[in-house]
Amino acid sequence: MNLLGKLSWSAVPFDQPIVMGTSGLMILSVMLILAWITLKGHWPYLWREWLTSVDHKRIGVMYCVLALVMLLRGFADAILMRSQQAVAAGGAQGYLPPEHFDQIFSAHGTIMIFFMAMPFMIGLMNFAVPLQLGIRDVAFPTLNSVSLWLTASGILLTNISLVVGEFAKTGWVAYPPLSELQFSPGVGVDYYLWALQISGVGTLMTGINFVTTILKMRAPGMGYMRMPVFCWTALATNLLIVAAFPILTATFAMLLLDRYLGFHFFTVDGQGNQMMYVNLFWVWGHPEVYILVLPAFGVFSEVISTFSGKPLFGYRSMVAATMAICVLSFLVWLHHFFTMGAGADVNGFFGIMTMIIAVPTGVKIFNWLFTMWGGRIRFTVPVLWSLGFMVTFVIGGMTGVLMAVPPADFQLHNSLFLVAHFHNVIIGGTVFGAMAGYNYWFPKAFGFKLDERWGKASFWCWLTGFYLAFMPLYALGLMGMTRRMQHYDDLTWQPWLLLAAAGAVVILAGIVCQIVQLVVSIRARAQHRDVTGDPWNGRTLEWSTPSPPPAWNFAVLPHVAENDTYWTRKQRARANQSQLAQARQYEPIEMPKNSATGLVTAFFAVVTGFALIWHIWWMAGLGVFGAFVTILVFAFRETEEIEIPAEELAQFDRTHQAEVAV
Ligand code: HEM
Ligand SMILES: [Cu+2]
Repeated sequence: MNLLGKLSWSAVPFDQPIVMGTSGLMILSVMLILAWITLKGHWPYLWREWLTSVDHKRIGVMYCVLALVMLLRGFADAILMRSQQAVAAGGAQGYLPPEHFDQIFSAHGTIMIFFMAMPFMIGLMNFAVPLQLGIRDVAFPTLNSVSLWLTASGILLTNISLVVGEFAKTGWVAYPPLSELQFSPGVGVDYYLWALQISGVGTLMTGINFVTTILKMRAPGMGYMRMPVFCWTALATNLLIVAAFPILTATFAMLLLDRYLGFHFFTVDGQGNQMMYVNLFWVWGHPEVYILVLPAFGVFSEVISTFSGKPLFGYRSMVAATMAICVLSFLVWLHHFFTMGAGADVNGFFGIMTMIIAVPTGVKIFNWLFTMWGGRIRFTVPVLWSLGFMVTFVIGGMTGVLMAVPPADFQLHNSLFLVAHFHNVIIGGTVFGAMAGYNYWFPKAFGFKLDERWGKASFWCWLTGFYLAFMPLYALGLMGMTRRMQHYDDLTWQPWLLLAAAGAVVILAGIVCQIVQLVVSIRARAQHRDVTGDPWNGRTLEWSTPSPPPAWNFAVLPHVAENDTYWTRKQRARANQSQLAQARQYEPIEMPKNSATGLVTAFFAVVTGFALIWHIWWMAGLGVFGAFVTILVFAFRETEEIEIPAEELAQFDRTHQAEVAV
């Protein structure tokens, strides 16, 4: 028996300079960062305050950091594809061989969806939802940390595939029969499947955690109709996660059984049915796009009402539209494969249902417009992203409705028109929303604002870069260029692809501006400092805490008697706020203890995943055993909580008030 399963030195692609170069660079930068942390002696602090933290705010920040790093990785893939297609015209083959190009678009799609967009949205929810609800943490803080680290496990496995072995060449959807063992005998699909199975469990637990939190743990007096809209969109998102992710996990489990144990769920022989996979994938997949975009809608709602200085127009219709989208998103999945041949009636039904979803989305757009109408708008960076979103997302939405017409889709299916459409909504919606939220809540998380000038420069580069990079793809799609082409013969396509590549470079400039913005802001943090905790004149409860908020968020839980609680309270009691606080009765509170459970479980998850990918059975057994013992140790822990004495709370509040008063 071979102790290392399928693993051997030939798994490392020594003969491929591009792969070895990037891997080398990646390993080197990780080593440099680790060395820097060690030299500076930051490990104890990192371990205590971050890695083992179960504080929702810290967990939220770590999710966003992961997402930002993965944005760089996913974007690097995009640049590779854009430059390859810019040159590989006519007889030219470009510089990326087909088997490498295929891995790149698969990794790009997988990373951007699962490891950039989702962690970003989940990070923002983690950070803001408990604060907005006026509570001290989520329902299950340690579970929350496990979720985070399982996401990190998936990310790690995906990135290991760059150095050891290969990634899937099947596209980010991994349709059979291509993804079956017969046609993808390598480990690429296994990396894809195990990375997503592991992180998917984490995501499901996040869903359960947040649904419980929002349904059961709001501040006293905060009825459902007094929740900020971001909390509503978070509720809808997490309901979608709870309903949809088990479907994905089950689907992948069946494909794994096919690949590992010779089952025939989706094979071409043995009466398997590959279309079953495609159906199941999109029963998860369409709700997934709303999992990605609903939190962004929530961010835009908060940003637009805050910076217009007005309550959100049509709060109730916003809530209704959100919940309508939540339900409708389960009734449209078949629009992803009208060409399957289900017949005119079935296609017609799904086409019409798809168009109906545009209605609640339209309601939202009008609500945002009416919120701005007559408001005194402050054009800050978050507002720019929101405005860019409204224009861009509407265009993307309309090309979506276009493809919802089945006969039109027969023409446009799998063309670059589709690629343009989904980038149009996903960048215009989710990425712009992430950037708006990042700029909006950054001062809350760290106590100082991000630089406005670099923020604006970044926005304008992203916006123009986006249009340059993706509008040509609509044209190319109509000209007949299909997606995922490593090279092509039709020379009339090349000018458009060159334009698209130029657009990607402009987006790159936007990303560089963002990095500069962060560095400049950290350096000048003394000038950008915000002591009030309320830099934007906010309306919701997170702005009533100091920045960064203490571990317990609220020493005394706020009582909520209206919408836009903090705003109303500010208007009523600006002057005697501090008196109110002076008169507060402090009581000791219990906070959950830090725990290494998440990190250790995730470590064993990586070991197990890696072992399963390479068929190293003994190691997989050890990994599962390790994870099991970790959970046992956690289950039998002696102390769960630490008590924070009333005096410490009072002291903290007094210091904050003194700071604000200066
Ligand atoms: C930031 C700029 C981006 C650029 C320049 C870019 C570029 C590309 C390109 C060139 C492709 C391959 C198109 C083809 O099939 O020929 C692609 C595919 C894809 N992109 Fe992006 N992309 C970007 C951002 C994103 C983001 C933010 C997401 C998701 C959150 C995303 C998700 C995807 C997906 C799912 C695919 C399909 C992969 C497949 O075919 O399996 N992209 N992108
Ligand atoms: Cu869909």
